[in-house]
Amino acid sequence: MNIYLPSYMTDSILSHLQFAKNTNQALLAILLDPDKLPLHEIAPKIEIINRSQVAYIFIGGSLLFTNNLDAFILEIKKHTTIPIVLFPGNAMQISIHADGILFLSLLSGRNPEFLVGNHVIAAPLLKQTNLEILSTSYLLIESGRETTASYISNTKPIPPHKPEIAMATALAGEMMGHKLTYLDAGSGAENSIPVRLIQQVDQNIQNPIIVGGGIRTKEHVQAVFKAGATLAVIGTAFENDSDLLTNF
Ligand code: 1GP
Repeated sequence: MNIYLPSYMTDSILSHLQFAKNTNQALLAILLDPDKLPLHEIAPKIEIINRSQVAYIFIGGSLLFTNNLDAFILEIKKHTTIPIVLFPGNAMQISIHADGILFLSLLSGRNPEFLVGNHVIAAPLLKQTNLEILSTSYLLIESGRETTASYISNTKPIPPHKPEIAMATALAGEMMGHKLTYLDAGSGAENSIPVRLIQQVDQNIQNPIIVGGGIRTKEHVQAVFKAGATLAVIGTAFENDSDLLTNF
């Protein structure tokens, strides 16, 4: 697999993602959940990530039980220079030690707290940091069993057999000024995002597309890129099997 690993990391995260999109490069992110990875297990995991083609480390979860986000990120930074991007479940999940934050607006839902409420709470705090703010349309796609993201946000995901709804939603987000579009089946999804849905979104928007939820194999990652994604996110599969990345 030809996953693009930038030789530079001096540009902004957004310009790097846009460059990758414009030059048809495929990028991989690993999602680490502070609840699932104890601090003392970080070093060996990061060593594997360093040896692989991972461009970004995402940090977050829909519901965090551990209150150690800063310590978690600082420990990761001891072992790698790969940029760290917060993938927050709510306004409480902010750390000045990350490099950027997905400023997610949950457009697939109609819950004002996740469309704008958490953002109002977070904005003044973010203004005081050096985090790169990545305004992102966040679309949950229904994937079998109800996911934590859908339950906690109290929103209904988009039906996977309705790519036109995903397309219209992504288009609206782009028109509202979001710079990235994240299609997420939810962590540990039974069924991942259908290729046809990714294609339909990609054919109608310019934003780099991030796809995650239930991605478990190299073949799957390739299919996601072929459909038009710029960045694939793997969380659960790497948690369960670190060797997964050696196949990439
Ligand atoms: C979920 O996109 C992420 O928000 C990753 O999902 O844990 O299923 O890989 P997985």
